[in-house]
Amino acid sequence: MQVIVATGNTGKVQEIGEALAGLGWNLRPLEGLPMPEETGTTYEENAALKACTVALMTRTAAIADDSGIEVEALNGEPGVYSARFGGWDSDLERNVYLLEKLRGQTNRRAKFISVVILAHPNGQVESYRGELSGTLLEGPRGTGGFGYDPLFVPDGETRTLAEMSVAEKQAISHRGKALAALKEAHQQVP
Ligand code: ITT
Repeated sequence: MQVIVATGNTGKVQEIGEALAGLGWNLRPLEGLPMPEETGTTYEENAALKACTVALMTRTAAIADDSGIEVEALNGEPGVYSARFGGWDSDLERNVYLLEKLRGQTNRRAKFISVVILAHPNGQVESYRGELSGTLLEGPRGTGGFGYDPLFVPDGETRTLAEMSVAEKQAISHRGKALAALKEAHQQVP
């Protein structure tokens, strides 16, 4: 099956590619196709918007992820607005902004959410969700991953997500869990 990976985020492209390797799908990049504006208020709405728009435009199956980080001390912010937190454009600026907002805060609990949607050209839609809880550090550690990874230590771990390999992150992460469920649903029984 040919599937377009409907994301402009290179970190997601890598994680989706690694997670779905072995399914025998032909994963294709967006190749300049415009992505719709994310007007939804839930991860499900935005992931569906991205996957369905690309599937309709191309008449090809499309996979999209909508995700975010929910910070307890910020009443769940930035959530679905994580990519635009504080109006900042870069991961680095958003991380600095988040650290500023949490300065002096002892409750550093947060969780990542990912919703992965596979949209088929016939209109059928499959949805998978994953979560990862942990704590936010007071400064960044590590150079891997993307987004808020350098600030986030998953429960039961000592390293941040940015100090792990893609495979290590994938084994425990919100997106890894959603993608594993998708993979399981499509695995051929020999
Ligand atoms: P696409 O919409 O093109 O897929 P995006 O980065 O804009 O890319 P989202 O709208 O879903 O994607 O925004 C999710 C943001 O949440 C992302 O930009 C990161 O800042 C953050 N985020 C999501 N998953 C993350 C992860 O695994 N590690 C670190 N940060 C993550």
